[in-house]
Amino acid sequence: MRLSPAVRVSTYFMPTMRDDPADAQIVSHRLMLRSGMIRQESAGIYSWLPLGFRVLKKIEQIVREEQDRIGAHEILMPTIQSADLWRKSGRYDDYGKEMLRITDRHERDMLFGPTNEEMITDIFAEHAKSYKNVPLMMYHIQWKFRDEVRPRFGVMRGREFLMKDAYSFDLDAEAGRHSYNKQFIAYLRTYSRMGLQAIPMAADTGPIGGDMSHEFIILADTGESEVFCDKSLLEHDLTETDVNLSDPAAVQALVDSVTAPYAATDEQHDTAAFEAEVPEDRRVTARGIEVGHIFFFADKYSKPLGASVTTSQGEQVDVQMGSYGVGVSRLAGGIIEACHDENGIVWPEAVAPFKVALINLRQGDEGTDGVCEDLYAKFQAAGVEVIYDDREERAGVKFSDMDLIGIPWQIIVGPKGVKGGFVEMKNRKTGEREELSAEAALAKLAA
Ligand code: 5CA
Repeated sequence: MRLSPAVRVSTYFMPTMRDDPADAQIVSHRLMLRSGMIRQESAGIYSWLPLGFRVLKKIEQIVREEQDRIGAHEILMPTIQSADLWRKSGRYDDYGKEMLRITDRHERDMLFGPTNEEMITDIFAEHAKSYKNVPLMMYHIQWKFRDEVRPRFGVMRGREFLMKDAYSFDLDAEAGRHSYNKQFIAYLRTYSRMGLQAIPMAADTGPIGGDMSHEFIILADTGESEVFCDKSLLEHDLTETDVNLSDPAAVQALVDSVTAPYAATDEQHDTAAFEAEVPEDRRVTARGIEVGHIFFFADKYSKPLGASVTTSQGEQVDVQMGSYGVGVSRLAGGIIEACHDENGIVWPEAVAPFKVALINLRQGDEGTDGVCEDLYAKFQAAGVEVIYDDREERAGVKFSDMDLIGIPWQIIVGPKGVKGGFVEMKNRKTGEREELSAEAALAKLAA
């Protein structure tokens, strides 16, 4: 999806707030509201305003590219599902109050999907009949609804939230394991591209089911889960994921190397094993945010929903399945928890709403306006996403707004620089400033 490459703040909808909103308890929620990224519509349900929307789309695109890279195919299933499918799997009753149930005008039971195992299995069952149809992975990026008892922390625990959910179909458990491992590698790559160190941890399977599962956790004091791991995982370079994806042994070896050190969420934690395996000074007990969760559940859904294929020997077998979730909207908050300072958000470049903030310190001055307009056009021509603060506001307001919304690079144009032939370039993360010619700034940022 193509996002608008350049905007002027004077005509943009960016309702920033100077003060902290009273009801936001954690920093990401406060900063998302203050920077005008989101607006709460009702408990756990949000609108995504222009800045927030851009971030959401960037996160989504990284997730998409990494799914495509491992050969998963994108589809789109509806948000509203029929209760009948869920009766077949037995989850209609099991799901309880978290499921939002709806009756249509013909008195048919419908529901707002909290996840899609049943529907995708039904799609597969109707069309795939032979071993030639597997292995297969499909995914979609769609809004889910879970009527959480305690929606809180903004988009981190919403009721309506955006999820990427992928599903794998294989002939036997060994092939299923390979699909699971490929997703595992895609997850490592996905989070590291967003500037996050997400640690895979052994986890409970809850209402999804199955007996193999990992949660991907980023550490943050405000995280909802208590986690335990070997310190080496915090030092481990999780970006080293270069492996031949069609070599199951090599993929397994890479997954093994990441899962060998102790790492577990509280439901799976085993104090004795933790103490036996990890020396005292290497034991990390922390809080974390679950940004993804993957499951392997064999024939839990394929059996009741009739998703079977014929083997090359003519035998009928239920397919082996796994499902793989990424909390796309939760990540917007999770990344802020990991990337902020006292002045606001510090976006990693890969998910920043814009790469460059162009700040005109004297709007209406012929000199500064000229340099800014010229740079604004040239950034666009070079394909660099730019937000141009062309408001008639005090410099202080512009500085604090651009710091707050966290654009990685600021180009500051004032009358002094125009006279001397330079602009100022500021790195939002390090605070480093440099004076250079407008051409040099353009060359650096277009690189
Ligand atoms: N069907 C499986 C995987 S496709 C599934 O639903 N897994 S899940 O329940 O673990 O959800 C996947 C991810 O969605 C979680 O790791 C989390 O990052 C995100 N998520 C779950 N519930 C919420 C919520 N209430 N608000 C925001 N994100 C959520």
